[in-house]
Amino acid sequence: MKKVCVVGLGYIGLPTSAIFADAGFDVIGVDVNETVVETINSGRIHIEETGLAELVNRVVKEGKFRAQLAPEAADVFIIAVPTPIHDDYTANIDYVIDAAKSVAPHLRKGNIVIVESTIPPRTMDDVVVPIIRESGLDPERDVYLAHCPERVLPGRILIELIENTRIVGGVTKEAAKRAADVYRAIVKGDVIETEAVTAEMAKLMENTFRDVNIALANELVKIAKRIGVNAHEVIELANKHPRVNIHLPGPGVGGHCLAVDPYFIVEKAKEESQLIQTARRINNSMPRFVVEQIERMTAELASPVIAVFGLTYKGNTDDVRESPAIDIYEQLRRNKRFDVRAYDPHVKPSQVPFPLATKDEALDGAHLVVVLADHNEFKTMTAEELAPMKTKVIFDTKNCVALDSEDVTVYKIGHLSVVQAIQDVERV
Ligand code: SAJ
Repeated sequence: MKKVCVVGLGYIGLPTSAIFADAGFDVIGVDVNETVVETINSGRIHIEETGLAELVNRVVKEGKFRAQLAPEAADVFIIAVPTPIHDDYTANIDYVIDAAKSVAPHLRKGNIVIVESTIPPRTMDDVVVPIIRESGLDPERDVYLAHCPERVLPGRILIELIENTRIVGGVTKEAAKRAADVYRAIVKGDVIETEAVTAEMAKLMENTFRDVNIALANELVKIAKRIGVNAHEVIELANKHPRVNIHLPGPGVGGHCLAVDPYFIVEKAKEESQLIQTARRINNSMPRFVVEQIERMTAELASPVIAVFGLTYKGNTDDVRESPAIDIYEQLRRNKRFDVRAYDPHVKPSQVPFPLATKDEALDGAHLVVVLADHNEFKTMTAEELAPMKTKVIFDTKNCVALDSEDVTVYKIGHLSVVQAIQDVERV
């Protein structure tokens, strides 16, 4: 039985550990956070992900998976730590460097070391290889180094980890083959072998493709407002063409991937990445654009009361990283005219640096609900639920609210040319 040591027990490392454990591997999970280690060893989890709590609980109870603070000897090491971004938009690969250094002393000949973290092109060759060389082993002969980017969608991680095609970029051909064989034990999709730099770049281009395409949809929202057309309908109809797939507009692009990864390319090829940089600018402009629309809708109210619904970067998760909703909430709070309340059924108070309201507290006397995340709870919102509001108006920035009632006005982000300023009413 092979032993796998996974460094980093977050959104990727934890489900990956659990799946390897479930497939019969002996898995050690490593995290620098003591609370995370304790939580996992007691059979619980610290993140929200469909099906993960049950799986982790089972493999921990069965003794196939345990967490600890430092790595130990294993056959395979998988590094799945975050790669955040510095203030100057260059990649912060410190956690990857620390993780590689922490496994280096435990390496033996024949070991496989895989980096799953998203990294700028050439990081395997230029950064990870020298770290392993310093440990005294030959990184091209004694051990097998590979980059195998994770490509799973939060909310579907356990399914996609098994079903998606994996790209395995080896520092050598043999490394690609050996690392690919590790994934073949758990993956039903194809496992494709390539060079490390190609795998690094392919991963970044996947997320960049999506970011650029969303920027196009967001630009269309602004054009539609000017021209007087419904962008959602335009997208729906254009996408009937067999080779067109315009993405969905929204309040901006969040999360730790799409809003970050394109900069890893820009960092290495600034002159050449003009379209990528423009797309980032357009997506980053959306929170301000949303706030401007709210100002327009509430221009005739003396003291607008605004209920912000949804703080996560996307629906049905608890993840608030890089969330445009948080940015929008904070921009609204800075405007002294507004009384702003935040409500999110998936977010705990400890996750955000401001108070959270319950649904009824948020709606009490509100003039406007701004939907910023497509949680299921919001898709199925009813007119009765909105009873505590003063004026029943919704600004749906995710085009997800199905509510169709004479008592409620729903403005969609794709159809802003129809917006009329909200008129105050006496409360009865
Ligand atoms: N978004 C839009 N319009 C869309 C799609 C998404 O505005 O049409 C927004 C979302 O609301 C969110 C952001 O983009 O704020 C990102 O959401 P997402 O669902 O597109 O992706 P992530 O960040 O959760 O996961 C992405 C995925 N990449 C691709 O689909 C190419 C996932 O497969 C990757 O594994 C993940 O990045 C990652 O870790 O890199």
